[in-house]
Amino acid sequence: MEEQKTPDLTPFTGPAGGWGSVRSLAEILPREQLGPVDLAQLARQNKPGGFQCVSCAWTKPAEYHPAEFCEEGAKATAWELTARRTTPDFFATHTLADLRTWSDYHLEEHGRLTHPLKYDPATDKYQAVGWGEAFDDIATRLKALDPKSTVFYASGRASLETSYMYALFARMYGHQNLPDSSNMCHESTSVGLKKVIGAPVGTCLLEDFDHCDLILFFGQNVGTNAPRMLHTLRSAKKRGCTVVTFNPLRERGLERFTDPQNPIEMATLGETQISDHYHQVKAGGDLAVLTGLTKWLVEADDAARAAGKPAILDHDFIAEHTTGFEDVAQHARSTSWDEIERNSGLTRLAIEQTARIYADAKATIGVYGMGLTQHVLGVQNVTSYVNLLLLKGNIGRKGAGTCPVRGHSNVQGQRTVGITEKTELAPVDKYRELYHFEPPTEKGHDTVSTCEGIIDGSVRAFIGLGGNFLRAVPDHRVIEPAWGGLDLHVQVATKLNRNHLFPAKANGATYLLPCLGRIEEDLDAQGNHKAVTMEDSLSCIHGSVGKVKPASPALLSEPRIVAELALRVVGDNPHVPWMAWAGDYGLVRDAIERTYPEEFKDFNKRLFTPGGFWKGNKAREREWQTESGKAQFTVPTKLSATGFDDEDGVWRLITLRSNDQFNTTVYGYDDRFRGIRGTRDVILMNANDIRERGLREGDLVTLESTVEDGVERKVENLRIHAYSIPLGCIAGYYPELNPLIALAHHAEESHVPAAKSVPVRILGPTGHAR
Ligand SMILES: Nc1nc2c(c(=O)[nH]1)N[C@H]1C(S)=C(S)[C@@H](COP(=O)(O)OP(=O)(O)OC[C@H]3O[C@@H](n4cnc5c(=O)[nH]c(N)nc54)[C@H](O)[C@@H]3O)O[C@H]1N2
Ligand SMILES: Nc1nc2c(c(=O)[nH]1)N[C@H]1C(S)=C(S)[C@@H](COP(=O)(O)OP(=O)(O)OC[C@H]3O[C@@H](n4cnc5c(=O)[nH]c(N)nc54)[C@H](O)[C@@H]3O)O[C@H]1N2
Ligand SMILES: [Mo]
Repeated sequence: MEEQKTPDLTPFTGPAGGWGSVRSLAEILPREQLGPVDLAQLARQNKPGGFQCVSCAWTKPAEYHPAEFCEEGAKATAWELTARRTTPDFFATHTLADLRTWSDYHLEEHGRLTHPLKYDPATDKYQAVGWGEAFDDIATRLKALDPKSTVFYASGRASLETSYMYALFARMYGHQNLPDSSNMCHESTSVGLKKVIGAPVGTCLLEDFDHCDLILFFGQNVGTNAPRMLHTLRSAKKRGCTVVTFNPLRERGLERFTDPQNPIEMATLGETQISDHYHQVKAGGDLAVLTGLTKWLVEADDAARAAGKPAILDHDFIAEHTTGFEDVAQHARSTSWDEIERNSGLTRLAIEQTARIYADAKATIGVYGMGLTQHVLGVQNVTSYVNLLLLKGNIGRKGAGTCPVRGHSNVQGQRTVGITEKTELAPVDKYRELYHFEPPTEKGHDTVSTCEGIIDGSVRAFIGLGGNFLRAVPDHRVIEPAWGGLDLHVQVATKLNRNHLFPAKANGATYLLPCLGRIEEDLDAQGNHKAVTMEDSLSCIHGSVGKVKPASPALLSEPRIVAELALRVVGDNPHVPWMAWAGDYGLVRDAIERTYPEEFKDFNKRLFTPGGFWKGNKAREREWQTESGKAQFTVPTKLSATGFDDEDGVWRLITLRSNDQFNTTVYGYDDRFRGIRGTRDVILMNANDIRERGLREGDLVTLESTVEDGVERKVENLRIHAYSIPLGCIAGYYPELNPLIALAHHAEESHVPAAKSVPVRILGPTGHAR
């Protein structure tokens, strides 16, 4: 599907799911030219013994639907199984300079990579290379470099087995520069939750959604980014559970849903209303909302107790399990409603209404996503959300808890098995005990410091295990040119993307290594299908078996690629038999079990437990592995999470995903729920703001960063689209708008780029700032 000449911006009136979802699939599936065998794969998706969807990380239930996939999952499967191929012949006719003019959509749409490739600077083209030659050369170059000057990135999709091997390889080689897509995503969760409840992940299980009577939803767009969760929400709603949403944009998936798998709903155009109350908070205004909720609850509790009435807060829980309550209560009491209203963009009435609902609820789940984590004060968003839950003992209790909705299908799992730049999260003692080497303990590079290192030249080599790092990070115009200073650039990938088009320096080396996708068969020496595993958003671990013929006979599995490199760089030893591991992933699972005996007990036996096996979480049992040994209330330092001051003409830009993309993978140019067809170059803006600033719907404008550091950050030709969004906030698509985000604009502590409030100016058609 080409970008349309005349984009269509007509509001969408249907529900999430429903016939719109069936129609969208009917457009996309034939384009990938899938045969009946490939389509039959959809029936195996997310079931025990089948394969785990390569799209989002939402949990897979033990009692599954006949078709346990959603529109987005089906698109992701089709995208991987496509009949199209990007072969060495293709590269023989295209220079990288030429390919850099292609869109993200066209690069990936061309199809699966089929052969290992090496870049030839003389012709500016990739050429086929043998696997052995590629591994030997990469290993020789790595051995010549200081390990600390190299970075091993991972994008959140590779299995637990691959990830464990990759992290071990990095540390045996001598570094823990192991940034992960998590650094751009839920790192604010991992840092925030670890600090205040002692566990870096959410505390809920699927069964909690059967027992809660309130679900709060902050900054997560479930209809597009975790659609299978709509089934969970629909069941909760049918039971009478209340859902209250805080989101600047009106998101269709949070409003209403028609279950495409329910024939009656489909035939009668029936639908489930998801949110009972929908509050359009200003981008970055959640700290004010959370402080406001706390204020009402604390003051109502003060008053109730003074009048001899039952308390509103759970004082027994607070006394036994927490510290810091009085400071948070005092902060809330002394914050004025004026400040809260100004910073949240919501009325006192709206916040009080939610506080009352929360006060009356017996068990509350706090769901959230990128709307909280991708802010300068993203960690405080997370810890303030926990404050609210702690007030009523809503952690470690049936039907209650914190529920961050993760992104990539194994992003949480990669962190679990050692892909982390932080020593305190790495199994350092186990590495010593099991493998007899001294692991590095100096903090490694995260995403932001990797970019800084590439810019200042201290990072000399980049290995990417999946992903599209250069496109996912901020500040493209600064980092793209700096990339050419690397000595070594290696990418393990399934499809061509823009990051692959930026080679290392001329006397360095650049390799593109194609790997098997998760849905493809990976056979052992006896011809049996091998299984790999992933961890979902609710900490459940599932086996996954691919059964489709690989896109090309030349592809290698990810564990094999990691093993071949590790073998050549750090060598084999009796404790770490790389090639034996690559031949039998059961051995890697044994190694994972030895490293994490509690979480992965009987790993190989529990591989195909329906619904996955839960790896456990002490916070769920109210055992707090924090500094104080208690759950920690934390006073927020500000009421706005944006990290910049309001000023006339400075807009808060939200960068987010459409319904037709998976991160930098663009499936098409439509965003059905937001009424956008045929373009991604849009800015969503409040109709009153459009009018007041002398603009008109459909006008083409330029956005410009307000950061003054000598770098020009501009994106031109963006079409104005009137949308239900708060005054002063605008929204548009990632990754097209990433050139507007300064690298320094990232979260305190977690370093997640602050993609949900980017300070920008709007230059109208005449070039004047609005
Ligand atoms: N189909 C599909 N599925 C995906 C992905 C995909 O690209 N496509 N990506 C995967 C990945 S890696 C991730 S991390 C997840 C991301 O899933 P989400 O967490 O849903 O991420 P976004 O789409 O970036 O936007 C989140 C929501 O936050 C809202 N928001 C923005 N600013 C604020 C704010 O200040 N406060 C509040 N309360 N809300 C705000 C936005 O309006 C939007 O609805 O999805 C995963 N699943
Ligand atoms: N402005 C802005 N920037 C953002 C965000 C935002 O909301 N706003 N979101 C951030 C978030 S949450 C994330 S997670 C990052 C995402 O950043 P990344 O994870 O780096 O990017 P993806 O787009 O998911 O990577 C897509 C590529 O992965 C490769 N791939 C696909 N499947 C496989 C596989 O099985 N194996 C291997 N080896 N490769 C595979 C393909 O070649 C494909 O081109 O972006 C971040 N950047
Ligand atoms: Mo993500």
